Amino acid sequence: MSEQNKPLVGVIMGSSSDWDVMQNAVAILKQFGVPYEAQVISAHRMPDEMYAYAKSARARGLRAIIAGAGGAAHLPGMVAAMTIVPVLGVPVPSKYLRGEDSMLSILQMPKGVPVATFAIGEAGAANAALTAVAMLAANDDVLAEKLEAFRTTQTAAAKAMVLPD
Ligand code: RP5
Repeated sequence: MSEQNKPLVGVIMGSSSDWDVMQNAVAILKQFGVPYEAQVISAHRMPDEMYAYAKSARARGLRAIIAGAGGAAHLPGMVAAMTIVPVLGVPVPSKYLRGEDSMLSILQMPKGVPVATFAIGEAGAANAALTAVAMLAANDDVLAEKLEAFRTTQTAAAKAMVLPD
């Protein structure tokens, strides 16, 4: 893999059932041309792999990790515990508590090991990716221009909105 294509953002999720939500993060990274990797890493079903992923993340060049999980969503917090790469947590909707369990599990990190926590579901996944883009844009003028253009387009679309009579 060339330096240019080395993943800068890791997208991980506890199950393939999280993909419906987490694909919204990947779509944004693709749109901005940010090199990424995406895979299933389950905290409770693949603890050894989770450990290896978190421990190697920084040396492999990752600058942000977007971690989505549902239920007792310990994946983002456990990964954050093992790396200084910023972790952006996405609460995935759960069957019985609609993702409020996921949100609180990810959000309520004790002081000292932060997980930046986003909205439950698709908006959270997309916004986590937009935040990763903004973080990378701090040192990348081309990416910064793309982000400005994204916002300009979004504003124009909102201004053009019309309501029914
Ligand atoms: C979590 O359990 C996953 O992140 C997923 O949201 C949830 C359910 O997983 P599956 O039973 O669908 O594999 O670990």
